Formats: sequence, C-alpha cells, structure tokens
Amino acid sequence: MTDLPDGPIAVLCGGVGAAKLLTGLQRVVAPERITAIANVGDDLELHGLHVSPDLDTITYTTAGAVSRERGWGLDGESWQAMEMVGRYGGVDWFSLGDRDLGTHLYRTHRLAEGASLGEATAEIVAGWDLGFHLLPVTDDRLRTMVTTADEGEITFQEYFVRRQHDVAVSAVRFDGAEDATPAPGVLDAIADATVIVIAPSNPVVSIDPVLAVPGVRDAIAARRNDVVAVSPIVGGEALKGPADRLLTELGRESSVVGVADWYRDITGVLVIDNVDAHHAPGIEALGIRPVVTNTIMSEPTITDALARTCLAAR
Ligand code: FO1
Repeated sequence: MTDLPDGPIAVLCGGVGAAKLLTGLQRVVAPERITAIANVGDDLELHGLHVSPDLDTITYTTAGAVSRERGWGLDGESWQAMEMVGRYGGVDWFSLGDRDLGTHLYRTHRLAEGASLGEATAEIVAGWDLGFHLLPVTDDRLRTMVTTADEGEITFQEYFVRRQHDVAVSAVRFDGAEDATPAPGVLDAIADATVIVIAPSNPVVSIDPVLAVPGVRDAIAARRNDVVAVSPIVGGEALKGPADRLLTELGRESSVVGVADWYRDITGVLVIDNVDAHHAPGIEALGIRPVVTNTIMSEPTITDALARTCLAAR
C-alpha cells in the first residue's frame, strides 16, 4: 500500500470527474482532511432560483445520492414541477428535478437572508452528513461565458445544455472574475495543504474559472511542487463533456501533453492514463513529472487506487 501523506488536502474541482475522485479520496483518508474548492462559473439563476451545478454534483455524488445515469441531479427523481413550467411556456431546457428543487429553494432562501454561498453550501453539505469541506471558490458572482459562431456570447449552461455543447467555441470568459475574491477558507486551504489535487475536470471551463479568482492561481503556483493534476483527457478525448473539443477549438492540443501545457505553471505532476504512457517524455519536456496509472474511474477499486496515487505522487 502506498504510504499516504499526513495533513490537510485541497482539491480543485469542477463537476462529475471531480466528484468521482472525491468519493475515492474520502474513502482513503479521513474526509475531514479534505477541502474541495469548487467552480461556480456554471451557476445560473433560473425561475428565480440560484442553481450551483458543480457544488450540487459534488454533494450528491459523494453522498451516494446522484443519478448514476445522468451524473448530475438526484436519483429517483420526478419532473412534475418542470412539466408545469413547460405547460406555461417557461424555460424547460434546463431540467430541475422535484427533489433537486428543494436544494435550490433552500440555497436561494438562505442567500436572500444574507447568507454567503459558502455558508449555504456548508449547510447543504451538513444536510447530507458529508465529512469533507466543500467551498465555492468565491462567494461573489462569477459566470463562465462562451462565444459561439452562430449566437455570439452565451452562458455556459446555454452552451452545455441548451446547445448540448454541439457548437464551436472561439472564446471563453469568466464574467465577474476580476471583481471576485476567494471565499473564506480557500486561500488557507491552499496554503495549509500537504497535497493539492487538481481533479480530472475540464481545464478550460471548470478549473480555469477556479484559477481566475484573483489570488487563487498565484497561491496554487506558489505550491507547484505539491500540486498533482489528473488529466481529464484520455487517449486524446474527454471521458465526458467537451474538454477535448474546447482545447482544440482554442488552438491547443487535445492530449495529455496539451493538458500538461495548460497546467504548466501550476502543477509539478500530471497523472495520465496507461493508454497515454508514450506521451511521458513530452510531459517531462515541459518540466512536469508524469505518473502513469489507470485513470478510468469505472469502479470503486480503481477510483480508490487513483486517489491513493494522487496523494502519494507529489
Ligand atoms: N445537464 C444536462 O445535460 N441537461 C440538464 O437538463 C441539466 C440540468 C441540471 C440541473 C441541475 C444540475 O445540478 C445539473 C444539471 N445538468 C444538466 C448538468 C450541468 O449542466 C453540468 O453538471 C455542469 O454544469 C457541467 O459540469
């Protein structure tokens, strides 16, 4: 068994890939040692509700309550409320399940009472008895915007869901990032961590909006030797979502070398899948140490082994 380091662990997170790795991490070390710092650029206001997809995907997945076939939202969902919204001609391209709505009702009410997104998130996490700490990277408004050829600039969810990310993107912007500040606990979690893991999330639209909050990228870069990133690209493709196409559309290489180049100034290690072992020299040439293992988290034993590898890799 690889010897695991002591001390606190920080994990930069997007949605599905990060949530899976977190379920492994919280099994291989005490969950209280883990602070997940999550992207909020996917958030949206819909039907007067504040929806935080990455925060909720992490919460529901680590709680074992996520819908396995969708990878988001809750298991055993019904869609009665959405059917009513659709009946009246309301926005129904973004499906909110009846159980999931409870989360958005609670979060929206707490925000209206003056609670921060971080405070509301901590209460929701407590409601699922999760042992790890889940922080939004910022409590401020930050929204990922993408520029498409046919519609110009649209919100991330209009791209990802309404367009099913089936449209080329020429630019990505994080609206509000320049005025945002790291949420309480974020910079301390990065400074105090023994290991900082960059989860296998989309580098362009999930990890970059986390790094875009002033102070966060510099804090991570300062700890580069203790940072371990996991490539979300395997064999040149994304396991889920548009990461491969986005890298290509933005003029970068959709490969583990392209990911290494994307993370060049902030990570000392890149964990890649066995199928990409031949790319190791190209990664080393960028001054990043490659760690080759099975990164396809298709079952808990693989997920836990990957979690151990990440913690032991720095
Ligand atoms: N993804 C979809 O493809 N279609 C949906 O209707 C949808 C609804 C939805 C509701 C709540 C939520 O937390 C996530 C939801 N997602 C949906 C996934 C979401 O777009 C992605 O999880 C992230 O924003 C990208 O990681």
